[in-house]
Amino acid sequence: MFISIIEYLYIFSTVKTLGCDVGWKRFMSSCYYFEFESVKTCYDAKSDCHSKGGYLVKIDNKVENWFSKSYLQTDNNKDGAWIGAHDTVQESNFIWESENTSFTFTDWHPDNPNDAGSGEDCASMRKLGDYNWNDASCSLLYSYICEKQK
Ligand SMILES: [Ca+2]
Ligand SMILES: [Ca+2]
Ligand SMILES: [Ca+2]
Repeated sequence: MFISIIEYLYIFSTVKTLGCDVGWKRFMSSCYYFEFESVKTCYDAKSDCHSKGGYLVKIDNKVENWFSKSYLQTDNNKDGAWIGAHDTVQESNFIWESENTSFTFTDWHPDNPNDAGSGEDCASMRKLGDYNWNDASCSLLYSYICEKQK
């Protein structure tokens, strides 16, 4: 029987919320909060994730990246969503805000990160680029994804 990714995720989110707070989706060993209702700067998004007991999503591998992208594709968010990577400490050296560690996996859009314009130090999954990663100005207003361990 063929099950589409959307159906699979729906089933997954319905059945596998065990161990996660209301409003959070479980996937593998983490819980995820997809904020689609409001948009925030990268800093405010990070603060909100922290206030919820989590952090901006740390994407460790292809599967977690696929899961995050798949959920973003179910929403009509305008521009994309913040993820937890930034190079605000040292230009061009991206780290995850949750642990200050560097990448084990990346999915940058071609020619990014490019630190365009007056500088881009926060990472997003950009709708325009099929939700590949893009460094963007931290003051832009985007949806965001929080993660916490279940
Ligand atoms: Ca993670
Ligand atoms: Ca930068
Ligand atoms: Ca960029």
